[in-house]
Amino acid sequence: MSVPPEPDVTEVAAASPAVAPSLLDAVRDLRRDIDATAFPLEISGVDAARVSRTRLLDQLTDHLLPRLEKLSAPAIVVLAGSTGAGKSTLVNSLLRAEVSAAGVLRPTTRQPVIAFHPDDDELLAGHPVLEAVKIVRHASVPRGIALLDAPDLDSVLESNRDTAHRLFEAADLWLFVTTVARYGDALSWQVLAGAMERGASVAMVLNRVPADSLVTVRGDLLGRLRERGMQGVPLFVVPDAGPHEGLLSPASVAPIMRWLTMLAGPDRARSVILRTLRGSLAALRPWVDAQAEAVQDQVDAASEVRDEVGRILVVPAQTAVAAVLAGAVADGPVRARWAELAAGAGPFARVVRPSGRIRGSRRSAARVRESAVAPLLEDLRRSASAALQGAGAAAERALRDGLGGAGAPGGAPALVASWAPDVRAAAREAGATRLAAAWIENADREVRSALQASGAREAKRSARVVRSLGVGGLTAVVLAAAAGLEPAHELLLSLVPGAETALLGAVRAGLVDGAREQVTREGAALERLLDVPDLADDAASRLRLRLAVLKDLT
Ligand SMILES: Nc1nc2c(ncn2[C@@H]2O[C@H](COP(=O)(O)OP(=O)(O)OP(=O)(O)O)[C@@H](O)[C@H]2O)c(=O)[nH]1
Ligand SMILES: [Mg+2]
Repeated sequence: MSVPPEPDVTEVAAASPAVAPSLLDAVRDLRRDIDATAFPLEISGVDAARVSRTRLLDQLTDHLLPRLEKLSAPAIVVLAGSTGAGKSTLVNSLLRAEVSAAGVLRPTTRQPVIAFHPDDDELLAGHPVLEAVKIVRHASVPRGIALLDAPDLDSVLESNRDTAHRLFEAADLWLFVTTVARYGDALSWQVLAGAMERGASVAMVLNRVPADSLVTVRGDLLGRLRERGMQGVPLFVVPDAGPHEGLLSPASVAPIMRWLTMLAGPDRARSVILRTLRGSLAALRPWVDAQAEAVQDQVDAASEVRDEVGRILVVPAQTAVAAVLAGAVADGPVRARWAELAAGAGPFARVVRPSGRIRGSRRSAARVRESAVAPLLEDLRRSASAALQGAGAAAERALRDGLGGAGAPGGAPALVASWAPDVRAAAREAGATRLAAAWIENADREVRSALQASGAREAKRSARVVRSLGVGGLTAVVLAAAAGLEPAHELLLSLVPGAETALLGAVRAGLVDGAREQVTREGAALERLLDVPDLADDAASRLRLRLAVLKDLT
């Protein structure tokens, strides 16, 4: 069996753009990312970048993508030819599936059937050719082409001129199917010539050719094509399968399938699209590059603002630490409450005898004294909270001053202007309250573990202290001393001589850490305004990646 030489498909392919999903997808991805790009910081050049983004988006949405989608739409391959030529059988045999009914009754196919790959659904959506045809989605159709099995043209013309017209208009490629008995018909050649005049590409299938006449018939047909100036038309010869049901052998239709697959090939289709859109696609690159640069400028500006926040907060942090070490938490109500509790019969009065011995006590009396101390703990908690809030507020003021004025990094003034003060104040109050409560709780833990850790001699003394003041009472003394209250400090040293280094140091450090923490939180709150994807370190790489993909494809 002689197989016809593979036809030269260059010309046909050039006129029949097929799908290039990768390029279309790349441009769609690019559009989505440009759409998602924001320039949140008001830095110099941002207005131009925003205008450019809008224009780029319009260009992609209104011009480039529609054109690309149109060019990427699958090529419509119409199988035409006289009734009984075997068009439906051929379609089924190419796809190895019964997508179009074939049969002995003439004519069999009354309504055109179009078959395409399910993934091409979206690309064909709204195509006018779909209106009057039966649609079959089948995965064995190569992506990028749609096979349309038409009724024979005479009957189409008789029954429905509209449908015929639409088929003629839609066809990117006519696969003209004829037989040995019919290829001489005048009508066939008229239709062929008409299709070529309209600029459609044409290929011919000589079907059901008996083995003994194969060579002769093929030669004769090639001669006729040459006579009419159609020597470029690819010709496929399919040997007669004899009386049969169902599909032709895969081998007999393989050359046609190979050729269709080649038509649909993404590389070839891409070259067609590129020829058409090369200018527009090339113009995109510097444009996208400039957008990526503008995004990088935003990222750099954000990191400058972060650095500046760190620099600005050095002084407020030092001031806050100095203030608590200087006794800010001990002033006011705490001092007054202490005086009250240390006077007369108060729990802190005469705890240590002039001899140095600790006042002995019954348990019940210690409990009374411990509860009398509770208001002092509450005063300490409130005072610590107020001091921490004050430190935070000072840090916020420093940030607003430092970032809001002339000489601040680009974008910073607008950023602090958008920083809502009331929200911040409420969050700060809650944060300071928690930090102060944690300070008290930690002190309680420190005291308890110090009591347990003390050696034999100290243990006796500790036990007396606890009997006299309760753990709560001792904790209050330690806290007040750590806050800087002098009389509390003195009492603590006379109660627990070794307290200065370990216990007192730890509780004081807790207060200092809280002050630092409160200042840090102000900076963190401001920096959260910079926590958007567009200002992340790698924000520009998204567009650069799109650019690289586009470069690879064009
Ligand atoms: N002997 C023989 N019969 C074939 C061959 N190819 C198709 N047939 C038969 O020819 C008849 C017509 O085939 P179809 O595929 O329905 O032809 P069609 O071109 O779609 O016809 P319409 O739909 O009427 O335009 C069917 O019975 C097929 O089985 C072949 O190579 N040899
Ligand atoms: Mg048919």
